[in-house]
Amino acid sequence: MPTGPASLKIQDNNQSVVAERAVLVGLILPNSDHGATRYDPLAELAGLTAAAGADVVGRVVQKRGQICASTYIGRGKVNELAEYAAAKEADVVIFDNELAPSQIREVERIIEHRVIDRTELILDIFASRARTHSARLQVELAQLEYTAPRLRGMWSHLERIAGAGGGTTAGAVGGVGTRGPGERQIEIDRRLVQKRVTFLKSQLANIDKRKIREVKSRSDYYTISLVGYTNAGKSTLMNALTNADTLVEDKLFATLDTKTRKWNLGGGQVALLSDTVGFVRNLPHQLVASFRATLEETVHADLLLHVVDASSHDAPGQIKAVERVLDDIGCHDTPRLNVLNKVDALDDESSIHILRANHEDAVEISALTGKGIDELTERILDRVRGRYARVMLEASATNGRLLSYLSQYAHILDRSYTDGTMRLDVRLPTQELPRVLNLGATVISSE
Ligand SMILES: Nc1nc2c(ncn2[C@@H]2O[C@H](COP(=O)(O)OP(=O)(O)OP(=O)(O)O)[C@@H](O)[C@H]2O)c(=O)[nH]1
Ligand SMILES: [Mg+2]
Repeated sequence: MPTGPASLKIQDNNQSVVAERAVLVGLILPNSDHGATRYDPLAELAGLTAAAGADVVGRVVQKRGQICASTYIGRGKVNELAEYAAAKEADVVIFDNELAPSQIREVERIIEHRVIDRTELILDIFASRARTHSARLQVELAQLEYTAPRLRGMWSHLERIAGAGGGTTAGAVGGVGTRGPGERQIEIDRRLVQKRVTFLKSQLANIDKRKIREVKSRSDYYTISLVGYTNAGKSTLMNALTNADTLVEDKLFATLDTKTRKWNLGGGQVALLSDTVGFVRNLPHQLVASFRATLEETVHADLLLHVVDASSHDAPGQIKAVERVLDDIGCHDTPRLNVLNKVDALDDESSIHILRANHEDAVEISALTGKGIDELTERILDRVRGRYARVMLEASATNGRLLSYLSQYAHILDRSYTDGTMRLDVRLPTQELPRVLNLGATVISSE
């Protein structure tokens, strides 16, 4: 099949699992956003390929003024690629771009190797990483939506193989003007895919609704969402700040769901901190759309902590890619604080000077060694203090209106009753304080 996972295959002879051998192909156009071009234009694709469990056995890069409509890279280059892939004994050829189904089909026809594009590779990694029920549904939906328009391509490929190998019935090619079994099969496949897509969408709509309710119920907290390029150190920072036990791994897309934890900032202030899926350049938009529930915290956060791997040569490009995704999901106006992470690992070629110049208010930290964490906490605390107050209130124990108002707009941390008087330890948005006083409460103390 032309589409499908680039991950692992079982060797026929001894049943051991071996990694697939992949040849990477990149087309560099005059306006290509290749971030790390200066160093290695295929470095990121190599990382993604490794994340999918395949071995990179060769690389081909072409610079060209424009894409070739039929084969994406130039025809001559495709012929070279055919020889190269054969010499390298490749199982799969992976393009660093999004190809049209017809282009994939044509390249496959010429080079006689399976071809997948960057989008399929990313979808494949997500599929292999998805652990939670909703992550699985989200990935499956994105895969089906990406695959559906390609079904014709898949089927004609099977027809071709059957034809070439003198195959039997299923792949027989219908003549001009006839609708062969392949055509019928496409319709059946399309209907099945459509049915499954409808089912997944309804399941995800329910998850979305639940998630929206859950996120709303947190509105009395200051909510912070960690965002950033994959592998930037978001989960490491989450663990450092909240003693959470989020999975940290030196691999792309270690985190695919969202975890939310209380972050005790000191001074009686608490924020909710969420760690979520990392972003990457050209994240497939099907994936962004179907990860709606996972990104709900980010969309509604009071503050985005943009974690940047400052030790990466590609940091400025990664920042741009993350900002693009944030715009896509509707976070244009959400306040942001840039966090330059991994400052313990800077080398001579790091772009830290550019980062400092472009992001003057950024906080420099190392989530690994703890450097800068206190300053980061202080900076957040300043923002939270301006927005929330923690007060001890006193009121008549029979003041039901006050209680119902507080239960709606504030967070009651503790309450006690003595002689018809209630005492409430409350955290609430500063702007609600006048109304609370109007409802008959007295402030005993505040922080
Ligand atoms: N040297 C150094 N390494 C770090 C630092 N923070 C994180 N790392 C390493 O970077 C790798 C990725 O860390 P994660 O916390 O999993 O990154 P993430 O942003 O959550 O990645 P995804 O979930 O895959 O998007 C791990 O190997 C971490 O140990 C740091 O401050 N310094
Ligand atoms: Mg993570």
